[in-house]
Amino acid sequence: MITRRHLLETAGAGAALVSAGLTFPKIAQAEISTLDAGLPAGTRGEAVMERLPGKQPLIKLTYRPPNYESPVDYFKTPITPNDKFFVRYHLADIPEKIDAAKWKLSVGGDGAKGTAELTLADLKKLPAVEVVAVNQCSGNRRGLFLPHVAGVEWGNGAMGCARWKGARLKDILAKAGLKAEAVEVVIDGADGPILDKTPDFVKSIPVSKAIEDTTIVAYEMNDAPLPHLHGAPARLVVPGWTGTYWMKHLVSIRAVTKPFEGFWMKSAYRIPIGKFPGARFTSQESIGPNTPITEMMVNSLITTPSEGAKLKSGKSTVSGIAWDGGYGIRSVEVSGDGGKTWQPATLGKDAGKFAFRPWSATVAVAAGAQKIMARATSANGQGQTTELVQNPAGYHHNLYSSVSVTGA
Ligand SMILES: Nc1nc2c(c(=O)[nH]1)N[C@H]1C(S)=C(S)[C@@H](COP(=O)(O)O)O[C@H]1N2
Ligand SMILES: [Mo]
Repeated sequence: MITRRHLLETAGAGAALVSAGLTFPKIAQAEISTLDAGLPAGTRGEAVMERLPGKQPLIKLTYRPPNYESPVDYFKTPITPNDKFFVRYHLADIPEKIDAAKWKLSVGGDGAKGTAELTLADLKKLPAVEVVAVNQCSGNRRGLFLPHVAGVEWGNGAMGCARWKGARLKDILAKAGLKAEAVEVVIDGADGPILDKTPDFVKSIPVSKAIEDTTIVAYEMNDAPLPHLHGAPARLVVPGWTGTYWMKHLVSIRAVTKPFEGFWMKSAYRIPIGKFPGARFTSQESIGPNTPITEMMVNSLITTPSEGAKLKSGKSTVSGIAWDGGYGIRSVEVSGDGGKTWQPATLGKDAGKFAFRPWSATVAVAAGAQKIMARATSANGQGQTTELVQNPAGYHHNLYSSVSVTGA
């Protein structure tokens, strides 16, 4: 008899994937657990937890390409440890290993005065910058959209916050010389499609964002060399902007004088104009519909109590994290009665405007079923929403966060 567990182990064996350059070892542990973090009916009643190499168990969405999210428990600390950090890839042909000693980053493009090639040692000679920043997938919480939208059905965990260390993209561009006419910087990574018809994953950012002091090519994550699944030996870190621009396994950086027309810019990762606040990526608006997604929306997540918790009636601690697109968190409010009344939460340590901001409050829990809620406001006055802002790809889900609990 083929049991569910047997199927999982077979799927994790990876033997058939070796030819594609994917050599994940046989997954050491496959367990099925119930996931109930506020997912709407029909989304996912069960979650498969698997360990990728070097990782704690993560919730599997797809194996090939690897898309794994963090369970809510992993956000109880405002820094997400490397072994608990979500993994997201678009293409199945991800590099098995990159020899950091032989790796080179090429810099050029028609928006550059010349070309340059940097080794990892060259990168480390440039002034090092450290930034604590949230990497959140544009489609985080897509699985919570009603009506459902197509795509990887992420719950709450397609995000993480780490301390990134690297060289400024601006200093790297200066090695080739940036022309005044450059409008965008195009970034490519070492992974590629298996089928010819799948477009390669290449992204661009406006020059204005590329030359910000906190936009870096990172080679360290939480004081460790960048782990392979997070883009070794170096990745782009674009604090404030969604994860789609955070190119892993960087191979080339090109300054260009015309908007970059690749599929993942022109056709994908776009949102309706005017429905969301945040920076506009205007050079891209002339070549495709709508506008590219940019900054993350202000958001929060309750990490304690957990969904479905049974609590003693009386006073109960509520805690969690809040973040936004790089303005910083001004305040968080909490409701113990499903949104009827709100009280301010106490903000925890500020690790910078791009980081998860911890918060906590004490609420009164009554007997019976009730909803605990949280809502954050950013330093520029943006708040979370009470109604989903519908968009075709299910981006920017930032409804008030909530957990259902029962008081006894
Ligand atoms: N080379 C490469 N870089 C990539 C991607 C990819 O598919 N390939 N996906 C991007 C997206 S959409 C996200 S959300 C982040 C996820 O980063 P992580 O896997 O380190 O968590 O990587 C980005 N960088
Ligand atoms: Mo993403």
